[in-house]
Amino acid sequence: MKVEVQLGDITSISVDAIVNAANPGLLGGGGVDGAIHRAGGPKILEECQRIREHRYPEGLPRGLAVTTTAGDLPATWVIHTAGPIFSRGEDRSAILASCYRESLKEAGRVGARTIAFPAISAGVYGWPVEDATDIAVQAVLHSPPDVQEKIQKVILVAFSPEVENAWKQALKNSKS
Ligand code: AR6
Repeated sequence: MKVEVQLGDITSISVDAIVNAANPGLLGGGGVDGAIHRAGGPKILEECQRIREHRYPEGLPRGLAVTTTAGDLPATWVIHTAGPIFSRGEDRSAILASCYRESLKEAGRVGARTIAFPAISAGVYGWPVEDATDIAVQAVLHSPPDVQEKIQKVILVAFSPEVENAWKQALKNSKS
């Protein structure tokens, strides 16, 4: 499993699956979630609505992941995960790590071999970016062997140079 950093908009990346930093409601929002629904068109929302009706009437628990079509996007699938809202009083990093683990598991389950992640929880949800990217890289690099065999490439997407540096530093930290 190769891990790379790429600066840009996740909606224009040609990979099998892109991950959406969604919320438990699964019906869209701001940030990367808004961008994915805008660019991917109504088919994504329709599937999210069905998932809410049939599988998660109370909403997707934070730290879990579900897969839909990617609609009009270059990717084949969108894997939606709901990250934790950052809290200074409570350590929610296990939930953030779980978002990456569960998304990779979903990717393996549907047969995706390449996957792109945004920095989950590091935007609207307020997680300090260096910490969010460190947790993410640890979770990705420590994914179980069966997942590492199935997934060829993980792209860590940065929407700004600040996040790009944080991803690169997190990868360096993981090697020291
Ligand atoms: N491509 C790649 N990364 C992006 C893009 C994009 N098009 N747009 C934003 N980012 P956020 P969260 C980066 O806020 O913190 C939504 O309302 C962004 O710069 O999208 O998990 C949901 O519905 C940041 O680095 O997600 C939820 O309610 C990272 O993606 C809530 O926000 C994550 O920022 C989730 O908040």
